[in-house]
Amino acid sequence: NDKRKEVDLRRSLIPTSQLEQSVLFERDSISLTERLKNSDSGIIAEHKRRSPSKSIINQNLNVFDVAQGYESAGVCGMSVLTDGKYFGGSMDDLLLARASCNLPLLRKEFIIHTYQILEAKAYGADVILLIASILSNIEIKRFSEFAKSLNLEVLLEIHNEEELHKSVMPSLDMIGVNNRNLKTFEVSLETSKRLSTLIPDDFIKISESGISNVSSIKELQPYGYQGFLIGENFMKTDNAGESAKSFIK
Ligand code: IGP
Repeated sequence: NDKRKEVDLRRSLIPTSQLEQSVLFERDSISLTERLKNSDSGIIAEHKRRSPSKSIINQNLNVFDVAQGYESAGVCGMSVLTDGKYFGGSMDDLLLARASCNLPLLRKEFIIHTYQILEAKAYGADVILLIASILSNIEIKRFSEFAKSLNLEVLLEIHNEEELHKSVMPSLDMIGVNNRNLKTFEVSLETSKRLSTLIPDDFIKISESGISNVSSIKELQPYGYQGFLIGENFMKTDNAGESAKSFIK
């Protein structure tokens, strides 16, 4: 509901027609799925200042350095939290990440309106996140098809069987299993293992959250996971890029 109010205010401030005039609207998007298919490590590294589960993770790193660090570490893509209320992120973080690296960028946001998808495009994202637990099947269809029309890739996030079954549709590119329960904040890699066999092979599988070492990645790869979304583990250090590097060969 707060997010609705926020989106309404954003829409009044910067109308759709103005977003469409962003030079970034013309830019060719960079495919995250292609990078993941051609990578051994499959790391998607996140910029995350704080979270509801851990409160402050790191307030000192700036998004320029983090983006450049992740890029030189050789990650496949970068996730940028734009939610302000819970994660201390902003649209500026996305724009600054775009200005400082050529990685595929994921807008990490609670998307509830097509305006946020246009905004993602205008601020330089290549991929959007759709969270099954907060959306209906109709919304997932509408939002994913709209994203595809803008040449954005779509990562759908699930946490259980029911969310998967209501969401599977051809307009998705990647399905991410969140190991963290967003209600209890409990984390278990078993969630990724359990759901892996149920995800159709047409989608790139991503395991999200709570990945703190390379052995977790090795453990999940046999289940068909090609992408690993890691935030806190990199961001809690003084040098997020170096931390990411230590995960790649
Ligand atoms: C990263 P972690 O445990 O490595 O910091 O997790 C990412 O998966 C997590 O930030 C996340 C998230 C989300 C944040 C997954 N799904 C949805 C906000 C909204």
